[in-house]
Amino acid sequence: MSTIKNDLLLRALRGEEVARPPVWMMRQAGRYLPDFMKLKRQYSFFERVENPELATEITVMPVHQVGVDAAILFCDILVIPQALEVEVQMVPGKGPYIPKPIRTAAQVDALPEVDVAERLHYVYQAIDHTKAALEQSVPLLGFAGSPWTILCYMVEGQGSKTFDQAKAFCFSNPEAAHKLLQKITDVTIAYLRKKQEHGCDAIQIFDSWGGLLSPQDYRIFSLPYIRQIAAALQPQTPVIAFGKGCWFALEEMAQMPVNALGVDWTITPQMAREFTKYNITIQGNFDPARLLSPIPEIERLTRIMLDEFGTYKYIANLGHGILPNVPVDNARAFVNTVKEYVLR
Ligand code: 1CP
Repeated sequence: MSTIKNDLLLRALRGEEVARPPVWMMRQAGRYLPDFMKLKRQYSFFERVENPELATEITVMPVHQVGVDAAILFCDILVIPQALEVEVQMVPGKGPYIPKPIRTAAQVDALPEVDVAERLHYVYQAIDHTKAALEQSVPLLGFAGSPWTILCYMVEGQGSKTFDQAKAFCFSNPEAAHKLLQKITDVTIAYLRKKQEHGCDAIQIFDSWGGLLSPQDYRIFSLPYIRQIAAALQPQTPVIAFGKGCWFALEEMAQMPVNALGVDWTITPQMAREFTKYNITIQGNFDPARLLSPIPEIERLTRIMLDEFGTYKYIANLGHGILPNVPVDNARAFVNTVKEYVLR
């Protein structure tokens, strides 16, 4: 049993009754907090990620300043390509850039066998530091990108609205694509197992670009790999699978060995419950842009969301990452509305 003082998130993941739903916000550890902005001006992205003291400071910030019920380790999904010796740059104001993207079967075959724990040692140091700093107050979430989402960046070489080069690679060269997806899956499993060992209390898998696939292609290029990762982590650590735009796959995702499914704001709570047969914990789904509404409106809409999801098998969250221009008081209004919620 967990010795975490505020274990609402872990209880919701186990499907237990809770006094009120837990609340955290995707991408809460960066972006909008003024103290984070200060560190961002001082240190480059990878300096922040690779320095355990800085990563810890950023990770605990939203717990102390906004009062969320869980911490998520400050890091990025793109450390996995880096571990595979694929160079990733973070261009300020633009996002990730991969100078030599993977475009051929030969490049897939040339990816090295790596000891991920050794390559990404700083992540584990950051976990140890953060666990100590949190003093068992709230659970610490670890995370990874889904293999499909990681492939998107490795092949496209940068962010994209359509990731059409990544899709072209998969559809014209499926054998190489599956080799790459399996390689990413294997490395991700090793990476996350080590996170388990270092005490991450739950793991979220971000399938940020799953919604770009058709339902048929989702079944081929994304779902089986998320399933492998989830199965490898069970039963020790609860797993949340978040598929942005993946409402069409919810029914099948609910069959995976995961404890919760994250949903975005383009689906109603009732649809999410029906698609998953009222059987699994759902996390979401406040439109991040709605945090730019006036505070009374944020409070009203948050209460509607809670009324519709109910307090059982539910984790309050945004439907995607918090936006950088959200005033801290607005984020607090969202969190506090959940914390003060009583079933009417
Ligand atoms: O210098 C900076 O601060 C750059 C901005 C930034 C930050 C704060 C990037 C670049 N990554 C991060 C941290 C990060 N990334 C976290 C840690 C903690 C937190 O913010 O709470 C997490 C969980 C991620 C995950 C991540 N990175 C995802 C999945 C979640 C999502 O938003 O869909 C994705 C797709 C990325 C790639 C990435 N890294 C950074 C950016 C700007 C992007 C997105 C680029 C794009 O839109 O394609």
